[in-house]
Amino acid sequence: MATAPDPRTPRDTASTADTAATAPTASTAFNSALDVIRAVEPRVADAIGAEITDQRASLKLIASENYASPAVLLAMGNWLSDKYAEGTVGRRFYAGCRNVDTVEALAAEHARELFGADHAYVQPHSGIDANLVAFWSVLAQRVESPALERAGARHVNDLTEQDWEELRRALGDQRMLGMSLDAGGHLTHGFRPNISGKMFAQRSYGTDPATGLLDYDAVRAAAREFRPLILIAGYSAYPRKVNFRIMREIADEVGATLMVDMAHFAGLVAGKVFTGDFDPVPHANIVTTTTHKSLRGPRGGMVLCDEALAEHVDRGCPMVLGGPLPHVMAAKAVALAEARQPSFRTYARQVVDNAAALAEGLMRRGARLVTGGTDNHLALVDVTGYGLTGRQAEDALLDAGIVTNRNAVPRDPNGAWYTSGIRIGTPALTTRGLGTAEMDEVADLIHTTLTAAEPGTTAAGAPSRARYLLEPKIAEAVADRAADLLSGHPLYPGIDLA
Ligand code: DSN
Repeated sequence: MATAPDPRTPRDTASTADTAATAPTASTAFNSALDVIRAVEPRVADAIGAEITDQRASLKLIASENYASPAVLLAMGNWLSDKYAEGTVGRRFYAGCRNVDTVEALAAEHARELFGADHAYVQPHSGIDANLVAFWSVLAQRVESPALERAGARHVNDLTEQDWEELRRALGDQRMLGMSLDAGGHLTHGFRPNISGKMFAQRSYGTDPATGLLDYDAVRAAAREFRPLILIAGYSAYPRKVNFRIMREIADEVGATLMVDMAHFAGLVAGKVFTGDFDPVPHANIVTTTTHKSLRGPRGGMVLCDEALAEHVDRGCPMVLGGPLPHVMAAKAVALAEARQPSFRTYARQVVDNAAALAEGLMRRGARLVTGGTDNHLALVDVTGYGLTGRQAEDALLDAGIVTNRNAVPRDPNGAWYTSGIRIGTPALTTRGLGTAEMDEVADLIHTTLTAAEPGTTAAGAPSRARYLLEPKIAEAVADRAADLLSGHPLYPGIDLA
């Protein structure tokens, strides 16, 4: 006899295309919520409604964005938001955290199971916050704890003024080695405009000038010379896989802690596309991520780590973070439950296949891609071949209804503001249901727009790195084709706002 499914078991409704069954309920829920908001401040309700209209109408290729499911979105709008819950599950600085404990423990359990991690900390509000928690956890483990031990103290408050001053100086005198920004690294990996660059002495490793690929021998040489406390692997604009087994060997050789920032590719790890040497979790001491990119959850961050770091990571709030956001932790639990379903693996594989098809379609039309392709969810197009800066390309594409973001390429002559590249990614369009055949049309839309766009001049007639010319009729024709493509893949099907 067939048994009825446990209604409390997470269901496999992991993509917006799969939500048709729940769409009438979700439609009612969103409409009711908007009615309640509209009664107080109608302009906010209008902006929320306008956002889904805009997202439905655009070809979203921003590599770090996605579309969360209705269940994830709705999990964020509720009474859990009203609770303070500093501390961790079962050890709070506030009374009455029973239900927050439930959602935080569920999110952490789903994260541990999904990624095979010893420990998960789901409180960080963003990827930057997750990285700060990781940095300070490593400093606590490797600098503060030994200092306490040497002084025979259990707590920093027990140190003498002199010991405390020495510890503060030691905490501020540590080194970090990470990927350079123009090779695809992230600002929070020790760069001066970010707090990480003010906390740590930093050096970066780049990519091979000939191939654009990560050169592990060069990373090893830099690590041997610089002897960092933390070796960071991970990127936000590198279109290839990283071998984390080799990175761990390098870290071990120089006595560094290996930290992996997998914010961009967490969904590919969760979906078992990146396995073995390319799965950071078994190799790194500590892994950070956002939850809203390829992982397709709510906006937020998360830290995974080995047992040795767990006690330090759990002090993230109040060490670094403000009070946890229980409603967002609830949404993280829902998203992670979705990512444990079989359909998420299909999704993750499709993201990578789509990126490969998009890259192939662009290269076949003559575009130059950094590293000559991709094996993850993103590609980096060097738009100097079209005679444009990244800024001009980004704006021209937006005119044609294609949303991308400009990004530096290795050794970029145009710097980080104007740049020479655009970064494109497939997580969002894949959630929307587009496949490899449609990626060829997307490639053609991008190539047609960039071919037609021309660099402009300043008011004084000098070459401009921002201004550009694009015939409106070409932009309109591309936008019409993009709309045709998207009309076959409705976003949040069945959700109709009144
Ligand atoms: N903003 C994220 C991205 O677009 O990659 C990283 O911080």
